[in-house]
Amino acid sequence: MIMKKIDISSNINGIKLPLCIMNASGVLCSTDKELSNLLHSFSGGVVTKSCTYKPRKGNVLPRYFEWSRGSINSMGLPNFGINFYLNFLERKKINKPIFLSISGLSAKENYFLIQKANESSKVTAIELNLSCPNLLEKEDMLGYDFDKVSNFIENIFKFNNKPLGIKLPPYFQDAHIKNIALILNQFPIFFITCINSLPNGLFIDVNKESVVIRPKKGFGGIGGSIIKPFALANIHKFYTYLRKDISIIGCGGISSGKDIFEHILCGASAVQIGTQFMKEGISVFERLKKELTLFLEKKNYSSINSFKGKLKNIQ
Ligand code: RRO
Repeated sequence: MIMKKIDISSNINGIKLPLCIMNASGVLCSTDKELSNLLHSFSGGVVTKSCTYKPRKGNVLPRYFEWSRGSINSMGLPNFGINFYLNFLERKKINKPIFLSISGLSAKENYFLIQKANESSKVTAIELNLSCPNLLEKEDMLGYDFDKVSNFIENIFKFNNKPLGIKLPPYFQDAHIKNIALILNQFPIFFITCINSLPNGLFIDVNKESVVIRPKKGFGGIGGSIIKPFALANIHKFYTYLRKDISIIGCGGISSGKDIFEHILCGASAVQIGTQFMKEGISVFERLKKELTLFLEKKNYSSINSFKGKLKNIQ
């Protein structure tokens, strides 16, 4: 039997990923060792932990917990500061696209971080995180502030020359997705990543009758397989409302090749793995690559473009 070659590479608006699967920002992408592991892994790209200007310790421990169907975190943006990530990249031989995730605590800080990222030839693209659910210092994330976000992005494109994408929170109303898409469509954005964790979830240990993480009285961002329906819904709605040249990177609830197929069917051009990467470690990328290839082989698809965004309705 002659096996057809199955192409699971991806093209994010000209950014070529050898494989459409990479890590989600935040998971095992903070330290020199973790980032080196990712550079040497099967992942199609490397996303760095969201960074600020100054290093941050983040929230008190325990701040991450996982169970069979999900995870809860309130990390609080622990990171070594942008210079650490830029210096790391400067020292390394880069063999795949690098997405520098930034998450400044103010608009001004974000402008500064974007300017710094523009000065590095090792940064392929910026993933601007407008959706960290766990900050103690400010209440609302920019991704939910429809009034501020337009002006903020307009200012960025006055000076930014790097490919730039935006990491979005989950939305739960059609009108909200339409609103944000209308704003994003006005700018030369390369991609969106959706979704970040579902904010303000609560997981309970019934034996102890207690929450499972210490910060914010146990409230935190929910990830893992239980959030997949929300990720799929956001991806599919954005796929219908966004300009067709803005790619979607799907994130949320992927633990199998079939899950990746579902994200792409909804309109994702590539995917990121968060909770499952945390659970399984670096070998997750090779396993998912194999599973996706096998799944497409059974479906008789030879590339992701042949089914991307083609989710059917019931007539
Ligand atoms: O560090 C965190 O608490 C965190 C971030 Br910045 C984010 O974007 N999403 C998340 O679930 N946790």
